[in-house]
Amino acid sequence: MARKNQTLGEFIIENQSEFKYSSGELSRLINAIRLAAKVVNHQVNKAGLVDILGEAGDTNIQGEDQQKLDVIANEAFIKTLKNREIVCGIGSEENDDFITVEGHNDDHKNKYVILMDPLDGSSNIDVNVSVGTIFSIYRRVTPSGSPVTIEDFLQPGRNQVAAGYIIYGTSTMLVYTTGHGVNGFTLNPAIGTFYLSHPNMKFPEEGSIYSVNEGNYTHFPQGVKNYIKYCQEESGNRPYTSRYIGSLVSDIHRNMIKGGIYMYPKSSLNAKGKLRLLYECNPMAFITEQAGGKASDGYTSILDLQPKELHERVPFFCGSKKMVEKAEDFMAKSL
Ligand code: AHM
Ligand code: MG
Repeated sequence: MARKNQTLGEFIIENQSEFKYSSGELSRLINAIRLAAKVVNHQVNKAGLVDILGEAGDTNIQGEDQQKLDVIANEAFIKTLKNREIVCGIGSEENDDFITVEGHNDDHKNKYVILMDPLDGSSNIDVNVSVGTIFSIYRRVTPSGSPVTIEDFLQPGRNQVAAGYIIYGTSTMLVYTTGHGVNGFTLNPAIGTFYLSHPNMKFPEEGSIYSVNEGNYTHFPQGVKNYIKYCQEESGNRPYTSRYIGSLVSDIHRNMIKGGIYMYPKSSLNAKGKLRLLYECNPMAFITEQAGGKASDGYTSILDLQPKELHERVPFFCGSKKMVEKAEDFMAKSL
């Protein structure tokens, strides 16, 4: 049972038996993510103070190579996961190809692969706006004992065993699911401990916030344009409020608490939208469904899509169930 103010460490131990395959490996994996999150949080917080905001590859005043925070975050997560030898493979939005982790005695016996966007919304870093880490965990599908293959990563989102995000915002939160609801933990930075602050998070079924980059309006499909017009009409609880941070984790986090829809449709500028199926949409869709919301590409549930490549992009509609259904109605009508 989730108890408010429980630490994340206590929560993981107490809920371990809920995991489908309870060998402790998934718990250790979540623990490793918790640790890497604290490392990245520390770096994000001091970003304004130290000389790490330049372009990766630049040289700072001390003659050291500068790294952008997204590169630092990527390395922090990879290093933490590799050192603990608890996954057999890592896919990252920052890397062209997946990384194979040999495991203890190079036996390739670890069960899980992880896919992640180590620091999403990186264009927000330089202007002190919230950013996030997104992660998605699957059991490998190829036989244990041999190196992972691309098939282990290209699984439909329905197969996820856990997913979550870390939001580096006014406070730092880790929100995750193992398929038994969604729980949010807030970091007490003074002692470096995450506490359960948001037990059993739920999207309100209906909401009044829509989040989309309206600058792209003229390039959107007709169904999306019609839905945006519907959001702006004067009727019932409409017009809705428009809120768009341009940082996926923050936009979804707010909408989950307040009720709303996030959209990144395809457009004449981006034929498949912008967001990545494996690193962004699938984990957010799993969390959203576990919180009673809905996520789709406008027609089909995100979690039912069969990925074809690691860095594949898809249109994304995600949020309060009734709002996403309404957007889908508009899409279907203008086929
Ligand atoms: P990134 O992975 O390069 O950071 O891009 C993903 C981000 C999301 O966080 C955000 O919702 C979206 O891109 C914003 O895109 P745009 O500026 O086109 O509206
Ligand atoms: Mg991203």
